[in-house]
Amino acid sequence: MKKYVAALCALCFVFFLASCSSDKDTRLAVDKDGRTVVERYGQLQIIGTNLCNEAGEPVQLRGMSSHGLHWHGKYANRDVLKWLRDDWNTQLWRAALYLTEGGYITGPVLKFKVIDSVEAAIDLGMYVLIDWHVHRDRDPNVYKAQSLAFFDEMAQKYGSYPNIIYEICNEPNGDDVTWSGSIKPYAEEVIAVIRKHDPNNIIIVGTPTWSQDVDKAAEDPIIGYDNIMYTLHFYAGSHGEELMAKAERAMDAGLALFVTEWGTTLDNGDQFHPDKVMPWLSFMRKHNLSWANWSVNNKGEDSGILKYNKDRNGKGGWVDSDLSPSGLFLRKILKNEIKIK
Ligand code: DCB
Repeated sequence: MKKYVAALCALCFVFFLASCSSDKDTRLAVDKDGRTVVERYGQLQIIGTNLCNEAGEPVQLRGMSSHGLHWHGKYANRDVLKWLRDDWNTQLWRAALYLTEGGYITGPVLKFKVIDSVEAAIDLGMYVLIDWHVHRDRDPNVYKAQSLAFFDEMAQKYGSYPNIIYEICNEPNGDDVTWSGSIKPYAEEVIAVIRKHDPNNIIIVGTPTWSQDVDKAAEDPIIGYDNIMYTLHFYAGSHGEELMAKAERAMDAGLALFVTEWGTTLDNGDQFHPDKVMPWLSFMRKHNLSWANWSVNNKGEDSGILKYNKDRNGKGGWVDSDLSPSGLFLRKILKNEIKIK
């Protein structure tokens, strides 16, 4: 009898420990002892298909994406990042550097919006995605020369900081922009340049069809480098189980995925669909997929977290009436106030 009681106690203790190894704590921007996520997790690494901390434990990072830095770069500053860290519990910031539509190619000073983001993130102990936002330009090879020069400079300047994550092509798209024909060869060149200066920070590679065809990358992965991940994007109003199944097949085949952008809306940025978001949040939790939500803007689109014209100067300090329905929802998710099954 005593034996059984002892065994039962031991079992309870194990469950107690398991519950303390705290689902919650692993997603805190700053823990109760004031330690930032970067202080706790340190140098990230890929083990198998998992993003792991320096100690080798799988982690899930969660945070917000900027909108295009050329339109809404006013939020890429220390005040807003600190607000997102402390009031929203975000561990991650994504700096979205568009190339076209008035972006970096015609406005090279936008590089300083990335630099502001990176320096704020380093100061605040947050991770930061440097997003080369291939979008209307479709094929990453169109501005490959600029990309090589940009990432060469970024890796040289910041490669020694564990905060940095390189996202080298947001959303390649178009039937002619194939994984093996266009994206992989581009990625291999950019990765080689980054790795000259930065041996270990994570590099994330976009996939065909707006970063949905992760299965194509799984058939022909990049070899010869460590700490490479692949981009999975979804807009919950437009993409559901089919895309989840595709992502699972890619993970089964050995790919490490990062959801560097997702929206609570249709893929055009409109119509908030919280009911369709919940299964995706469960999916990402189940597979420990890290994510950044699109996006911090006040242009009045449903996927933006601010209402139209709120926080016009990019200061943070938002109250509930500044936030859109998507913003109110996201804040609760990040603060662990909505239970994800
Ligand atoms: C992605 C882009 C992102 C875009 C969002 C929402 O594109 F990476 O830049 O953001 O999804 O559409 C939107 C902004 C608008 C802005 C517009 C122009 O929210 O405010 O005016 O960019 O740059 C996707 C993603 C998926 C799919 C299509 C697009 N899809 N797309 O599955 O068909 O065509 O933009």
